[in-house]
Amino acid sequence: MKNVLVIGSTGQIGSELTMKIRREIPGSTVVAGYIPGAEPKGELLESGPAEVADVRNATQLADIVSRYRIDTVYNLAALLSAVAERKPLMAWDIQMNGLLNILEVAREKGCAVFTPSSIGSFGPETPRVNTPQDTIQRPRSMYGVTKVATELLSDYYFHKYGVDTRAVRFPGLISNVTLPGGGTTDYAVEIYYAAVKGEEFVCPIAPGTYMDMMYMPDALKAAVDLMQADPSRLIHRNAFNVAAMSFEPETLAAEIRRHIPSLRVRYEVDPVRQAIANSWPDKMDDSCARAEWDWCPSYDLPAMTVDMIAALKKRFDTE
Ligand code: AKB
Repeated sequence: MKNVLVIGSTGQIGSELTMKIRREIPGSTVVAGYIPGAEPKGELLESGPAEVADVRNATQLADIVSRYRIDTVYNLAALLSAVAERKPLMAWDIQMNGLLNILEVAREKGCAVFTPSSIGSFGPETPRVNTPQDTIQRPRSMYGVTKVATELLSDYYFHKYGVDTRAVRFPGLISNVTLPGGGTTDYAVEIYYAAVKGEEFVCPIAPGTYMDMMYMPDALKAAVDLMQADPSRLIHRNAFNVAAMSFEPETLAAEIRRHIPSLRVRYEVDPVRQAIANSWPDKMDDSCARAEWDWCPSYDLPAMTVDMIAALKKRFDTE
């Protein structure tokens, strides 16, 4: 992994992943790919090259890959689960036609490709607790349909053409740099912002709804470590369960109140997000990731909460 293209570099994952690889992989060139209207700014713009990289434009992708001799593509372009339910055709276009463009460029130019899957690739018939690596995947959301198809198409390109495709199934990701947009698990980020700003939090997910969650530093570690893993150890490829913590909204609120006792939460359940959440696992079994590439998360809920609150207090100057 030397010359890297991050597609979706200004999004929740991309903005932090681009900077991590630039900082931590010596000699790497990381191109921050973006779409017009979501231009990189500040350190992201100043610390390396940036190019318009729309997954729907195959010629544009091929040109960037050739010019920068890209060997690894992180394909982070996606509409998240709640937005994808509102715009299913656009979700299909970005997630599937876009993926096909990337895989074709990768096949022609010999790049490795990471396209994340998600807990959204599971559905109501999937075992909810200790969800196995290989199990039933019959999601009912458009987001989930595209995630299962992403896994299958990525595996197809590996088996048929030898394209080095690898991925994880991300849980809900909690971070403090760039907000997520339009996911079912976004509440678990937004509650921290509300707590630090002293605002009431209106929670769209009902009490008692468990979902897998992960702190962003662990998610970035997973994305980088998997792409650097010894391929001879990989039995699976697209995509590995990775887990770090699992909680429902009231447990998260209680943990935050240990630091900010004034946090107020009111529940106003969003039926679209709730239906999606009800169809997702409570807690995945990530033993294959642990066995095949030594996956191990560093943050649990208490450790993440300390770090999130400190970072947001610094950012909003509320100490
Ligand atoms: C979403 O909620 O849509 C995403 C996901 C879990 O894939 N955060």
